[in-house]
Amino acid sequence: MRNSALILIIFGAIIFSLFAAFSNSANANSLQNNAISSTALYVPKASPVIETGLLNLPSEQKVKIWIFFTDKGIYNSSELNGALDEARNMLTERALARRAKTRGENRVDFRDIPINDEYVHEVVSTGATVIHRSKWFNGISALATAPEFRKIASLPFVRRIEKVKALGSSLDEIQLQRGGGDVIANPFYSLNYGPSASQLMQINVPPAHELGFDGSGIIVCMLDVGFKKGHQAFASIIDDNRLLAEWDFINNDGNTDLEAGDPPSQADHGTLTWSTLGGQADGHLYGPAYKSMFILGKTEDVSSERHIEEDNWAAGAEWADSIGAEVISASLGYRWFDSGQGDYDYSDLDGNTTIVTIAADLAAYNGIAVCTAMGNDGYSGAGSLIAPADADSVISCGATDFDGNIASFSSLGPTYDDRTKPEVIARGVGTDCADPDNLSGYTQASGTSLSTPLIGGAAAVILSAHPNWDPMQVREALMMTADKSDIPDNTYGWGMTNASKAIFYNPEGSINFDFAPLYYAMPAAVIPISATITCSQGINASSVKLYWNDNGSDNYSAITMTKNGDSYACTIPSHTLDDTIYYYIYAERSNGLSEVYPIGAPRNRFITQVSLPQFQDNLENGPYCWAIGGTKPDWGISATYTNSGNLSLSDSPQGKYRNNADNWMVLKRPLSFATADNPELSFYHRYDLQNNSDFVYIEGSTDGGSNWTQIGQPITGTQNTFIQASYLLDDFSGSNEFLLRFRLSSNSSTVRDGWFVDDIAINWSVTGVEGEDNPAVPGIFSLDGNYPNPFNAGTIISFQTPRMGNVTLDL
Ligand SMILES: [Ca+2]
Ligand SMILES: [Ca+2]
Ligand SMILES: [Ca+2]
Ligand SMILES: [Ca+2]
Repeated sequence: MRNSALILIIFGAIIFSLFAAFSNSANANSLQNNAISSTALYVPKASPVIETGLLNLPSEQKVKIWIFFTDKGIYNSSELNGALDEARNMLTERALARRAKTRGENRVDFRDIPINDEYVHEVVSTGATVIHRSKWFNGISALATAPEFRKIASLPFVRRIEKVKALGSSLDEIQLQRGGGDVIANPFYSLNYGPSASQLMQINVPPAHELGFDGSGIIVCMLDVGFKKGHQAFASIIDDNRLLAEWDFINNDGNTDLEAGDPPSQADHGTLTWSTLGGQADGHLYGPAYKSMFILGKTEDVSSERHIEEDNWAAGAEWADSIGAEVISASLGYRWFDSGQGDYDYSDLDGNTTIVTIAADLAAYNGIAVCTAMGNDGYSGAGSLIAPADADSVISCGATDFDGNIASFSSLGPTYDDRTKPEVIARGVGTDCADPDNLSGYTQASGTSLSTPLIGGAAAVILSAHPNWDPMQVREALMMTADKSDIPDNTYGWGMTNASKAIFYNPEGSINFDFAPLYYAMPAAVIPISATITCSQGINASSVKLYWNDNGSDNYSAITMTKNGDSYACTIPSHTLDDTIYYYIYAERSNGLSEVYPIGAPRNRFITQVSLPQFQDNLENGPYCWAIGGTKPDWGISATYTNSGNLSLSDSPQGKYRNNADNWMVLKRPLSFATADNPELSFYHRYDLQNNSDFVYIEGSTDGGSNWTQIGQPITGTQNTFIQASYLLDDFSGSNEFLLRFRLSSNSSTVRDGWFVDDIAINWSVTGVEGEDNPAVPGIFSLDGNYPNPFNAGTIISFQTPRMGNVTLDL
């Protein structure tokens, strides 16, 4: 949390600087005669300025220039209000809803008002050819000769003329390594990832997929050079009608594929990046966000050979915003060491200068998570990043190899104003992707162009779990759950992306549900539900509801939960033995945006059996019963090996555990053994630990976790298949608050894959109660259609202890 404040400070600075930058965009002539009091719209008119260097060009040479206007031709407040209404109408409902995440009720402003048509016509009358219009920058890009832009400069509404700058697409650094990667055969995954399994495991995507977080419902905008839509990896996107829109910003048409007149490689780079983010081909390739919707922008300028230009990027970002995209993934950027005339240099990479950087921050301000490549210039040393990776609000992406070591080419931070970059990293060496030269083939490629779509896909996965998180919350979750979040630097940034961990992180401003689901519910008694629900933005107290049913259907009854401080409580009517209760919690922030618990409800929901006192967790709906703690606490759900279903718990879901780790997963809510006879713990596990050097422990506490007692012997060495372990918990009989934890302790060298635990059960009989068979009970969570439950039937017992039903949920 140390960095949350920093992030907010940065965000505040952006808004302020954008306000300052764009407050210059008004025409004093038009406004000073009217009673518009907004100082944001009023500045003295500046003389038109032509960038030095442009004036010295040969008179016949056409140059691509920016023409920035002084104003938008708004002369009074009623015109302004009309223009703002019109601007609002140009945004889709989806875009407006997304903007509400970051802008509240202030959904549109001066920047959204279209360019004045009359100004454009006057520019065209000089002989210049208009290319793009930018509302945000109140300018147009155009091709013009020196005599033409001298005429343009004399127009009264022209504020400034600049050369449009080129952006390296990283295309020439991409190396294809045909042959593809090794297939990791893993029968535990629901999906047949093929060779792409390892790059997805490295950023911990598979557990998110198993929970149904696959980018569904999220629109991702790819800005790139062109896309071979006929590739097999895109077939399901096309067939499902998940390609919503495309635009060719070069030729001004609706086809972003390779076309007549294009260089042969025109669509290669985009085919690599799009397939890495969202491709789907069983046994070959899955992108993290393989269920997302897409819009494609073709932004390469053919005439400038493998470079896009900043006006294309800005036009693409405005287009993505207006349609309603939630993510932009762009593996493009400005190469700062290209010292052409009028180009940017390092001092311009201060987060507030280049057009693409400002456009990227504006996209973020409008609610879009922008993932952008760091660049492939790492050998140039510190500060080798490319714009817009210098932007404050974007997620800048570095590249690593198979083992997580930084790629030699991955550009380094800091920004010119000394902010740490990149944000996070992913595989950019030998990344598996579609082969642009073979529409049913697959290959590997390298570059931060390839790590960026893996992280862009992770952002879409996070948003599919948390659709109301804003871009800064997505960014914070990615950074603070990456593996170097405690020691960020300008090489690795905050470290390796961890998509599944990010989903369970609580960024500043999001709702924190402090709730462990009921382990069981007592029959013939109302079922108490109580949760602590907090948000730094405030909670709309009357919005907090419990939705429940007892038939597993999609129809729920709603109960408004009663507020008491930060605690919200209600009761579900009593049920009889063996009934099942399905439920989730809904709450709104004070700004009206809702969040649900468990994440992904109502598709994911808590399931509690009306049963004998017991604890059963097959981990199939996530780690909701468990809290993590300790040094380097990497614990989380894993899909790599499971005993039941698709998920287990592991000390290191992303690969190997770390050196000098001492961490644990501990029950959130204690069990009462007050009247328990013969409590017994059982679980299934497998492990790979450095023998006699690294150990795992099972421990119990009866004092709220202050002191821990070892249960059984320490475990070390290797056990490559799941086996059942059972322990009597007699030492803890009579305790009112038994807590269980699983702990890893590693020494200072040599790491292995670690420990996997599944199907954890604690059963006991109750003193003085006559026995009857306890039927097999499903785990307290399950997903619709999950696997049969493997729990053994418990023993004995009836239920007669109403006292034990009143389990408190306050944590
Ligand atoms: Ca086209
Ligand atoms: Ca399981
Ligand atoms: Ca070790
Ligand atoms: Ca592991």
